[in-house]
Amino acid sequence: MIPRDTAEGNPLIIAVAPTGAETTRRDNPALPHTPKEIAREVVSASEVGATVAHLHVREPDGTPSSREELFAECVALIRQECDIITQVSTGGATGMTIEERSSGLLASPDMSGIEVGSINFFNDLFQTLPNETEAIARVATESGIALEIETFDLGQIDTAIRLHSQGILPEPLRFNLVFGVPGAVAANAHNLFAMADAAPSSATWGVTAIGRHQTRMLTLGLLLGAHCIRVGLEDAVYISRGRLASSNAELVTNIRKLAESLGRPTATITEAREILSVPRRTLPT
Ligand code: KMH
Ligand code: ZN
Repeated sequence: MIPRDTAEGNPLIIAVAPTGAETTRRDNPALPHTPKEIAREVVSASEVGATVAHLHVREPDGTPSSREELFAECVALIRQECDIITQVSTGGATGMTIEERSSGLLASPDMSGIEVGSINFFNDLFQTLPNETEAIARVATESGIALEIETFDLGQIDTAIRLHSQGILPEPLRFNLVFGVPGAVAANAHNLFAMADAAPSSATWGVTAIGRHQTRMLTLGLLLGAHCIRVGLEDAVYISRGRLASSNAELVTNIRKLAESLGRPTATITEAREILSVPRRTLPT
């Protein structure tokens, strides 16, 4: 829900999405492929203020992957270097089965994304049926993995609230509002306001926007009280009009400066864990 104040002074969580599944090195040569490259990008991003890492994995040639070993290596390498909140995607890539999309849950991450509906995603169908959401929620919850609900349309917020009332999605609800995917909700102020306002007041919410809309949508979100904003080569490959980002860390630094100039200090990892209710995991040795 949009607060009545401006959220001035409230710590802002910056999430980084270093690689995703759609962008390629033809779009930006800095895109990481291997777990080592992804971990290096995440650690550098964490050094300049990122406190959540949204993770996809790829084969060494850049093909989007669902291999469990790649997720495990990626999460382990990141954990060796920093305490950033690791969040695996269960959205994967269009065309993956729900089993493939669930493989990151086996890497013992702090968090996972979860989808609550289906949309057209560019020219493909990005499908998640209710029983698939339920299966991912069950596995994540049983494994102590916190969920972030990825919403691509207003109706998906209502769906999440319904799934919560049915006991399928646990407390607390954490929303990522994603704007600008062709086939889903457009990136504009009206839609941001409507989606943020539809989230229950007890929920946290963050903003992700694809491509050239990113900086403006994130700025609107942080001024309206978003708990979190997301940048990274998964979502946008340019740092400014016509200039490619040299790294994920550069994207984090850029939005951090902007956010701080607008009165939103960057959350520390401890603050981010508190805001999102994601405690450090104690893993079996
Ligand atoms: N790659 C998209 C089809 C997520 O990570 O939850 C799905 C996606 C969303 O990136
Ligand atoms: Zn993703």
